[in-house]
Amino acid sequence: MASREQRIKALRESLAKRIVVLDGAMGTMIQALNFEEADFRGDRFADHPKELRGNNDLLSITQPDAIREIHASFLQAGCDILETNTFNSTAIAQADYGLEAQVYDLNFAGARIAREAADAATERTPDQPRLVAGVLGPTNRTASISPDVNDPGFRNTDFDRLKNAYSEALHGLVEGGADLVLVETVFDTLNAKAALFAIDEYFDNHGIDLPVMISGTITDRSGRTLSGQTAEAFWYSVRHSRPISIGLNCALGAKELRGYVDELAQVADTYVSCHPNAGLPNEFGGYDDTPESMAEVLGQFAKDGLLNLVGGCCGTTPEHVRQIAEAVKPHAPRKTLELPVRCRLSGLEPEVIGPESIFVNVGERTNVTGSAHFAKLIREEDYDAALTVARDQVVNGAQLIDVNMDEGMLDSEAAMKRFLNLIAAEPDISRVPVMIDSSKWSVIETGLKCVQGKGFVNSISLKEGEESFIHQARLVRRYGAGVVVMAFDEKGQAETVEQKVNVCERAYKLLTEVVGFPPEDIVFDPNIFAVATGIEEHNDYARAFIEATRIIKERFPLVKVSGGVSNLSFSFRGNNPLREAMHSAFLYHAIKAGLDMAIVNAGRLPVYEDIEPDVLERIEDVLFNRRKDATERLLDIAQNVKGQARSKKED
Ligand code: THG
Repeated sequence: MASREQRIKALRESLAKRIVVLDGAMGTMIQALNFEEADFRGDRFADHPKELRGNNDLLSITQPDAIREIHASFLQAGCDILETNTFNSTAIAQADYGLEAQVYDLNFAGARIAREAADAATERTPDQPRLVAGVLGPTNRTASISPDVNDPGFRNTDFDRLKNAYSEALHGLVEGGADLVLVETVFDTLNAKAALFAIDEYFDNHGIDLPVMISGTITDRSGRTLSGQTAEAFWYSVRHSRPISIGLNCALGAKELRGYVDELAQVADTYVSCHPNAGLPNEFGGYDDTPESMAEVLGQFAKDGLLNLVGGCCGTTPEHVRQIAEAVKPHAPRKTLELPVRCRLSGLEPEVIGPESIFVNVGERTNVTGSAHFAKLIREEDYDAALTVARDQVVNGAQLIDVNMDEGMLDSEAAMKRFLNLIAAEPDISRVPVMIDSSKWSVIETGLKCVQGKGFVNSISLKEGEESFIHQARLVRRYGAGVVVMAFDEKGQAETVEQKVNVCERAYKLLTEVVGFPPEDIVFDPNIFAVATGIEEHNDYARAFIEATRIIKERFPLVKVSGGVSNLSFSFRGNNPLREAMHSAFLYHAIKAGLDMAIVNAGRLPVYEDIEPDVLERIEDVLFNRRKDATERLLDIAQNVKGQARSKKED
């Protein structure tokens, strides 16, 4: 009998040559058997205190022959991959039945039965090896959505609980003999990210690496997941796990899924799958799409080059699978796609930062250390007004928002969690990715557990040495975020051009060579410090940042460079017109040197050309450290600087 490695190798070969076929629905096949309470219980659970009817996954233990037969019928119909009967086999979903303690057994049994059925079929058709995909279902709870309409920040589950539940289930699936893992019917990407985290951690701990398939679901014609993401944003949120396939299943029928499969097919640099329902459920909860009609629609998908894997979800029978397999057979699989290298982020919507794209503004105002107003709102728990601050940043052009809750008087973890959970309920804010800003790792990790999109961690550094840097970078990656790295090492903050470049170079090597971090997901921040402070050593700070930016971008063209621009003008606190003019002038030059993004007060940047020439000259003297009396000369006119004529956004 072939080993798991051989089967996986065979699957990869098949995928390169043809469209691979998944099975059909387990649930509706079971329903048709009309099992009674006693059948669900079997002997083992005869005395269980709760009703068990409807707990389909339990049948893997109590009615194994029935499940085996369903698997056999799909194999007979020609499918290559069986899905295990484990859709609800997590402690979270099994809690409804009081069977949390059976989770390992459910998954083990589910995988074992499918394994036996698949192996028996492979024996009959050795040229078509059959595989088992261990199914991790979505659970019946959502980490991104509140079940309480009166409290949008409330959650009845969270990342850690999901992650632990998935780890436990996965253990049973792997030991029971699954060849791949299928994270399916994803309606909340944060749930899926918890599953992917669990999978990566489990594989790492056990020294294995099985292919992972991910399949989301679009619940209505809004074209979004239940938690509000577009198909493209969903893909960017899970792409860090390097799945063998990404796709859509369930909810809408094949015809209605077309546009969204198309959307995925255009951005997925991996295989694309689709296993739809036999149409939307009718008024009796049945499914009306016939094998003929589904085969016709999916055959067309295949003909149009959209598919690498195809199958059926609710309501699909072996006859559906047989006809679908037949219909796609004449068509070549979708060609794999090389995506241009870009930093691909997401909120509810995608945010692609590419070499040729415009400068990216990160809204700075949602920061308790950077805004007295925001700090007061958070301290007083006026979260509605705090959300308005975030919304204003997005309205004013912020393509990401930086969120920072580092203040001594605050429970920073709790504030980060509360605020990010509330943001998740505001589509006009959460459409953009989040930059989770904290100098405390525990706060960053708390934040990472609350965002379904792909944003940035802001920041990590070599301050505490390589070991913790590598550890944190690995976790950032496992959570699926990009990373901002401050030019800071064991010796302190990098101040000169040489120090900045050297620290970034060292960090780059560790990230790309040791951690395997994609360079396009790395952002270097070579430290914007205050200038014109009256301290001579500070005079070269702006020039050094700009020069370091130029060298870093030359040496590492795929990384991004960013900085906190408002730091620059701290010595002119209270004089916003001058500060804003300094920020604009600085950005003008830094962007020319290659700066990709900056944390700014979105909407408060005057247009460079509008800055009064004499003021501009004095500012640039300071920025480039061009004369000894530059600070004095800027101070001389500081009080006369007028507000902006027009903002960048209006311009
Ligand atoms: N790099 C990275 N992250 C950062 C910074 C950086 N995060 C924080 C900070 N620096 C960037 N954010 C701000 C936000 C506000 C201000 C400066 C930087 C600011 N605020 C006014 C002030 O302090 O005068 C506040 C005025 C008010 O209370 O409204 O200047 O460099 N990676």
